[in-house]
Amino acid sequence: EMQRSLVGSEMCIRDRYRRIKMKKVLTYGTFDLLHPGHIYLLKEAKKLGDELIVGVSTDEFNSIKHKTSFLPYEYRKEMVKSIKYVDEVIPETNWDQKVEDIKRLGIDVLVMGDDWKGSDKFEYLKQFCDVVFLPKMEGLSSTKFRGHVEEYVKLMEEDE
Ligand code: C2G
Repeated sequence: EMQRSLVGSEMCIRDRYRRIKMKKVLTYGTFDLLHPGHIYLLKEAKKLGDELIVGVSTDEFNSIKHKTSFLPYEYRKEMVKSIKYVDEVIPETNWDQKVEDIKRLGIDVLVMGDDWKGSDKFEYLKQFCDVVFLPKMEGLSSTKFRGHVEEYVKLMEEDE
């Protein structure tokens, strides 16, 4: 009798755990010179679960992405880590680590900005977890924003 009740209680604990399992969200990016568009994405991504993990592209991977960043990986990692919506930061070193990350970390949802929607680099991941492409924050165009940064840099130089 004892044996059966033990098995029963273990079953219901496992069932309860399954229901309350922390929902884990994952996203990737360079996150150079953080701006409101990045923060908006991370805030919306966190709303989709209980824990948000961010894969920050290393400097080496940035060159594979043909992307240069002002800030080196260590700074970008620390800055992303300091955002209240972010629970953990891992390095993103290649295009192909996502399936391994999803399995190792027990990811439920992968989130990216919708500039990645339809990309073959993400569609195939739908067999491993939910894949959500979030619309970019309204009103912040990166080119306009870049213009403001260039003006700001000029102002800084005039001060020197
Ligand atoms: N993003 C956004 N709005 C912007 C700029 C970026 O929502 N105005 C999103 C992007 O869609 C991406 C994330 O913020 O989901 C990070 O953007 P980047 O730092 O530009 O990263 P990216 O070069 O897109 O790298 O393996 C995936 C790559 O590492 C993604």
